[in-house]
Amino acid sequence: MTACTARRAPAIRMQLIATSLSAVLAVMACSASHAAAPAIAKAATSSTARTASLEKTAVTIRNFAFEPATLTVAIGSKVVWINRDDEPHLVVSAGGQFPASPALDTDDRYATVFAKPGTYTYFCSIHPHMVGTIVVK
Ligand SMILES: [Cu+2]
Repeated sequence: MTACTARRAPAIRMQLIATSLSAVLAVMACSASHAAAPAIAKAATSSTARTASLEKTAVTIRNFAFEPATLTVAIGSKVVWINRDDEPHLVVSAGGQFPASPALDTDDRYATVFAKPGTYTYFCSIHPHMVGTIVVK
């Protein structure tokens, strides 16, 4: 991962913290594979407000519907869909704005990171009446 390697430089790390949450999250992701960045993970989790907002990034698929139908998340959030139905479902971006999930069986999960602000509508390609929206800001 060349991007991760580049962010290991201390000067760049500090700049990333100051610039955006998405950058911090990227560094946190890197820290999982590069044990050399523990300070970054500690800095990011020191904000309880941030931690709380990041926890509300799950969409449950139940009774042929996405819950919540509209989910608002911070830039850089990872959204996780969990299928609690007995039927398979997919998560497909209406405008191809993020990668489509594979077919999700019962209790399967799919996650993607939203790095840019915007409104992302999606649907289930098996049951097109199932629609949802992710608002990133
Ligand atoms: Cu479906």
